[in-house]
Amino acid sequence: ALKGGMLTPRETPTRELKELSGVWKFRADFSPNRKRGFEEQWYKRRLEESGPVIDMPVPASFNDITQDVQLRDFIGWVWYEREASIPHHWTLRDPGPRVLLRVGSAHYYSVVWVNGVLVTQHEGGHLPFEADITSLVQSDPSPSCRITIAVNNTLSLHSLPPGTVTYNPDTSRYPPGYFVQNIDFDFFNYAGIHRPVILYATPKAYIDDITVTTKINENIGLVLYNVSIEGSTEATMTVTLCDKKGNSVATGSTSSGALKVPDANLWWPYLMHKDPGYLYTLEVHMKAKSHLYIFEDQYTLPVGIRTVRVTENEFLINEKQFYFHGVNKHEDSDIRGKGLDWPLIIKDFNLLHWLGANSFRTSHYPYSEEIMDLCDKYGIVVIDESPGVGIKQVESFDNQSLSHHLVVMEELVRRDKNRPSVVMWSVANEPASELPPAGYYFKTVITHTKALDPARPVTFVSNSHFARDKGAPYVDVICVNSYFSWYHDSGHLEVIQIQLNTQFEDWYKTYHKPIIQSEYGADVVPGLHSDPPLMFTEEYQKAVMQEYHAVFDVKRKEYVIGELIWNFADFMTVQSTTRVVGNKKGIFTRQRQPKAGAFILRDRYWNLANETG
Ligand code: GCB
Repeated sequence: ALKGGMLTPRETPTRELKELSGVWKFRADFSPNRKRGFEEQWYKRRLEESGPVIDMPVPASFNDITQDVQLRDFIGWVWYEREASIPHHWTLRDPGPRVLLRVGSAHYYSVVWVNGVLVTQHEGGHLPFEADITSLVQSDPSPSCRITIAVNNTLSLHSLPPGTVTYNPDTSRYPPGYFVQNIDFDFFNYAGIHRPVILYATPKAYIDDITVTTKINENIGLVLYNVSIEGSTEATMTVTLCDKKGNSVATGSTSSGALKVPDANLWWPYLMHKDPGYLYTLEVHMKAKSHLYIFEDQYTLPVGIRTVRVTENEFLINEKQFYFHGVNKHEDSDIRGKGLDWPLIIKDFNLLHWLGANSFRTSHYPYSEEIMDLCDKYGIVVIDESPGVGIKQVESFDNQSLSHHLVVMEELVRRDKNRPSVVMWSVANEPASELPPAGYYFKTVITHTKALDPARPVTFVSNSHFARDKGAPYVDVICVNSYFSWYHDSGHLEVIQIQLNTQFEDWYKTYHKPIIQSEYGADVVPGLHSDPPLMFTEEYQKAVMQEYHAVFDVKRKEYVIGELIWNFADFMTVQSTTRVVGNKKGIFTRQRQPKAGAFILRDRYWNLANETG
């Protein structure tokens, strides 16, 4: 089990937050074994003292920031450093605060030092990690600290996502020391510190975790909560649920309980209600005695009252049929790569609203907490996907991989368990689920996820043959990807309806579970036109969509519960003969301008909203 609840850092009257976004010092370790930084202990002194440094923004991927092709394609350790000043009162020992250093995410393996002292290591991108640096900050009277973060983007058969490295020692064909990273997923392996780094102070006795689940009984909302405290065994607390206006609607005084909300305002998806994304706030106040001191802590958790349930052919939110009309996204944009960027985030939500999209899947890894907060607030329904993408080699199904996958699911559920927007977990995308070990592997990952969170359905996204898929028996909802008339029968739009019908009927008659078309689409190089349609033109993407939609419209009356276009926007990939400066299946360009297909989808989604909302 994981240590600590790691609640999303929020400022409250008892908690202070200092964001360290901005320009950091940076060096990529180009030494042949990439280990010079460790051999020479670069973390011991200021980074500048061990060699040249460049300026690097945080958060951002480092790949597209400079003109250096070697840095863009770099594999190995990169080093980040900055000084941070510590507020004077944080350095006071007793009863001084508990001080944490938190990284929103860094890709992929991270080692963190403060003033040359190792404070934490973390495996995996896309999820937060933190170090308790209280004793360091409170034993050293200096008012500043030097934070060094080394990040390694090398993937292995046991990382999530997996990857391998190939060395080519043949110097008649490759430069000396040549090696490349191979990946089985279709997006650029951007790396660096992708989300904000913060310093965070809480009292020494503190609210460590809150878990909330909700139920609805007639028009009474039930908020079941559980609060855990660290640092004291003698805590008292008050728990107040407030409505949007700030009025208290229910209170509790025990660490776990059920709050009753008569005439509850339910959390509804966007377009399903005039006031979607209704959030109450759960204000938790605790007072605790520890040694000679009294500690007080406060945390405010947004709470949406809603239920989720799956039947043989429906997805129910608040017991009403929900149809996913949405998109698959990526965290991806020019220059910043996968780095968190507020203008981009808000622009994307505006485009989702414009489109009439009520949902998205976090393909193919967990998105930032900042994005998830807005999904809760806007009523955008989320299928929350783990970084289990590209699990194709048999070695990636072994026990080492499986244990890591279980830990990643624990970290993901810990982070997002309280979010009303999250209605389903996706443990993987397009794994080799026909391989013999896939049955045990997915049974274990899915069972574990359900044990962590009994309140949400679990799925993974398949492109395997319906009868040979060894994971499908364990999912609650079947998610299938298909690219008829694209990767198969290229150019033959006339096969789509036949093949899609067959696809749906095969899966449904085998499993009797609701089905989401979790990907479909076609690449468009914007501005290319042809009638009759040719692949890569705007007309072709439109035609593919219309053929798929004709089938969706029949099957959604039976058991198809959603459609998610691939993809919301164009995104960067590795270079290959099938990728024209990245994947061009976006209905928006990478700069978020609409292609012709965006208007087709917009008409459709608004019509669907009027019909089903
Ligand atoms: C898929 C993958 C996605 C790719 C997409 C494509 O099935 O899940 O990551 O980008 O197809 O365009 O090939």
